[in-house]
Amino acid sequence: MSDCIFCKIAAKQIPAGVVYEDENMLCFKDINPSAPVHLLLIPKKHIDSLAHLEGGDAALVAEMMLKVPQIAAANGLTHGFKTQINTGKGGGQEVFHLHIHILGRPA
Ligand code: DGP
Repeated sequence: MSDCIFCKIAAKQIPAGVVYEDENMLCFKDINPSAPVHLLLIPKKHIDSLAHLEGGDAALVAEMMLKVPQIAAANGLTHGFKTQINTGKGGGQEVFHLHIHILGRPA
């Protein structure tokens, strides 16, 4: 999606504090952190929101969820963390590219 800010970050057209990247996903620091560690994990593939996932995305989503605790630990959140997925305008979603917030305070 050409006008999607997170697609532009995934394509390296806009800089971001990337903390993890592989073939299918990217994790970077939230520009407006609401915790000492506040990361956003996105699929590189554009998906509008959690409500727009299709059956074929199951493996991707599972891969992302498995990666969350690894990324959290690698960023100092070894004693726990919060995750949040805002979905739709009513759910507080502002950027319409699926993302998982990973939040916490390093141990
Ligand atoms: P949400 O409300 O769940 O859609 O949260 C979107 C988050 O994305 C919000 O916490 C701020 C963050 N954000 C928005 N634009 C940018 C950006 O250009 N760079 C980075 N790193 N984060 C952004």
